[in-house]
Amino acid sequence: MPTPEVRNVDPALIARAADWVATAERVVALTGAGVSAESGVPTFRGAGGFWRGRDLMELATPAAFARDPELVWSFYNDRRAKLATVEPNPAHRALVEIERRVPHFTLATQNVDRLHQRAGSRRVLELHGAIDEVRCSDCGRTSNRAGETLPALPRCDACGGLLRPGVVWFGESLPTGVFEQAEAEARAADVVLVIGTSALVYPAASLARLGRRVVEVNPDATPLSSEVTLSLRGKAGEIVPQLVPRTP
Ligand code: BJW
Ligand code: ZN
Repeated sequence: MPTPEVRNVDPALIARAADWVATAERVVALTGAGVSAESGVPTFRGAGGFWRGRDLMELATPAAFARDPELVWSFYNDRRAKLATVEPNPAHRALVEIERRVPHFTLATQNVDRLHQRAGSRRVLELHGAIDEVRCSDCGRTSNRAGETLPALPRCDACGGLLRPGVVWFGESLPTGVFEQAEAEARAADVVLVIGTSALVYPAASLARLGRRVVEVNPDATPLSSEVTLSLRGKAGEIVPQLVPRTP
């Protein structure tokens, strides 16, 4: 077992991780809400994890939607409006650069905000769907409603059924094949970068235990911190740009 290195951001540790990325054939990045925190997007757990006094985790559930779809849509419509005002940050942009420089790179994100794609990332696996997408609760038809202001209770054009956000709630399956693809990539990876996730939500968190070397980037300790090859305690926007290989 490798010895985990848990301490503050020592430049020598960052350099070591950067060297692993620079010499890797295959890299996977698993990202979570923390990668978008410096763009101004709230994380799910911790101090920012509330909307109008409600715990975000109680709103992002099928039970909450069944009980009060208007409340849940109001939560998602607020987040959609907020996302229209934010921009990708240096961590998102650094991941685009890593993708350009590593022979085989895959980004598996738990985020629904599409900030990776807006930054320019190309090979993105969305484990928990996307807030731009909607799906009919009755006929299952999906559509992209990016940038639109939706009504309080949006309805399906085809059948009049209630639309729901195209995201994955607790107890729901991940989009067909997406997790399996991420798992195969992580298994084959020389380096798995785990950035800005509390690593509490499965099956996404299981990806962080695959790969030859695992490097965590997070200002706080997580259940993973004592297991990974290297735990870099710092903000994604500060650390990830330092992991970009310098070669063209
Ligand atoms: C920074 C930073 C900075 C701050 N820089 N970092 C065991 C095995 C498998 C499954 C389970 C299991 N036990 C239970 C389950 C089921 C469940 C689960 O995992 N529960 C656990 C809570 C115990 N999983 C599921 O239900 C999943 N589906 C599933 O398993 O299907 C099979 C199945 C079907 C039927 C029955 C049973 C099983 C689905 C999970 C869906 C998660 N959905 C959400 C909402 C998405 C929609 C939306 O956005 O509204 O996804 S929940 C929420 O958590 C969201 C996130 O993607 C996800 C992960 O959160 P994330 O990204 O880690 O955010 P935070 O806030 O937790 O952490 C942020 C981190 O950033 C912190 O660590 C900070 O320190 C850090 N940070 N600033 C870097 N500047
Ligand atoms: Zn429909």
